[in-house]
Amino acid sequence: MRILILGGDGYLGWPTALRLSASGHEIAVVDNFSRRRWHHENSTDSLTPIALLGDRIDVWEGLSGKRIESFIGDIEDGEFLDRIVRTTLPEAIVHYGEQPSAPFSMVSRQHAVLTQQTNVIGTLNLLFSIRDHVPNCHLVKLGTMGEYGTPNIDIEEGFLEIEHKGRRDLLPFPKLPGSLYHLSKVHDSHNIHFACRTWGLRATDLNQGVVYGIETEETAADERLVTRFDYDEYFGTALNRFCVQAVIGHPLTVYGRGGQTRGLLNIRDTLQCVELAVAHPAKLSEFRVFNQFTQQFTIAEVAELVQRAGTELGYDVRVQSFPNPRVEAEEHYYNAVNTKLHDLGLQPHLLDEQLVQSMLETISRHRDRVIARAIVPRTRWRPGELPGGGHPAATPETLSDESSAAR
Ligand code: NAD
Ligand code: USQ
Repeated sequence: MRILILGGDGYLGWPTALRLSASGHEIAVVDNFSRRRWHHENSTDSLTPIALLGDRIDVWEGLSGKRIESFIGDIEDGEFLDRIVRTTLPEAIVHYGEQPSAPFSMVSRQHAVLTQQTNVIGTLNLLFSIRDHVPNCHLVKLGTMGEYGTPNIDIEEGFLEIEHKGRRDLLPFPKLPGSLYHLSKVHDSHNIHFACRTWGLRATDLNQGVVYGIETEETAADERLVTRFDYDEYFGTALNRFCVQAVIGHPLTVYGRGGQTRGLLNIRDTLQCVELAVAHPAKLSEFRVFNQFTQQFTIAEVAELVQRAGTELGYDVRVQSFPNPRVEAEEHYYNAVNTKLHDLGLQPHLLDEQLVQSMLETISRHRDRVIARAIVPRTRWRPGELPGGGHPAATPETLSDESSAAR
């Protein structure tokens, strides 16, 4: 199959390109290197030393004999995207090319505008390119479990059957996102759903949970194929951050009470899920939603697991509660359905101490590259509300301390 991957230089996009190429598909990637640039502007970097995109592509060709085509440009430029789509005529498009960070979207008005503009306009351009040039193409779009927020009822896969005043309907599940980034994904979902209903496009919205992990089968084949691995306040996700913190002896930064529950998945399972979605396309006019995670944990449980795994390897791992920079529920009901990808054959890599230990070992090889000042959160959802009277950095407290819970 001819597959176009938007955001193909990113944490998930690059290993996906390798996996789908290894499976025999014809792959082209698009990226504008904004993720590399945002790090540069913030004086932060990936823990893993990542090669230039052109070099990675050459290394992969040398190993596999398969060439990945690349197009450098911004999908906010609709004419650029049209040209790529007309040139490559994809049968599936995997769309990762967005600003992926909740804290980044909450830094300032400019960051919020950049996030929603990048994400919403890029996806809107894509819908028009598909409509006008490849109307049969299957869009596989990376959404997020955070679109749903933390409602006090079970979270279904995209749609909820509702009875209201004696009438029934199957309607989109209510959305209560917790950041302006997560909201951008809600806007995307509505636009994609509209394009399926109105223009007859086909799409799968993958509402993905928090991803962890460093290696995939293909990136492990040569160190020059390694994907990026972030641990800073903006771009590092919880478990990845905790593993880096454990290795450098920084207290694990549990925000507030740590009862926040999220769906998590291994990066290897991201690839598996995307490959399953591509292999089983939605029907024309169908807008499909899959909840893409394999396990649910509280953040405190994740921290405890990293502490146990790290202690066994001889690290001195402390867990501390930091005043929560976000506005989110710290104790709540959470039960999300995730059967559709399992029904297609997903075989999850589950999280355990051994897996965390293998992450710690990889991280320890790069520990000299850790930029420690990038770890403590400085971005607050409501500026000025943390203890410390306006000091930009959150200060750690013991895990038993009370902190505000919000819903
Ligand atoms: P990433 O930042 O590493 O990858 C995104 C890539 O897209 C980057 O290489 C970036 O340069 C590129 N990009 C951004 N805007 C672009 C534009 N306008 N034009 C062209 N390229 C552009 O992020 P990631 O962690 O790999 O996430 C990929 C996708 O998956 C995102 O949409 C994110 O919201 C979603 N997601 C990620 C996670 C996670 O835990 N990493 C979880 C759920 C959903
Ligand atoms: N958290 C901590 N300490 C930290 C970092 C995070 O306690 O050092 C907490 C957060 O407060 C939050 C939870 O852990 O309650 C998850 O935070 P995160 O930064 O790991 O994930 P999030 O901001 O939700 O965003 C990440 C990805 C995003 C993706 C989302 C999936 O960056 O691209 O959409 O996970 S989900 O969370 O399911 O919406």
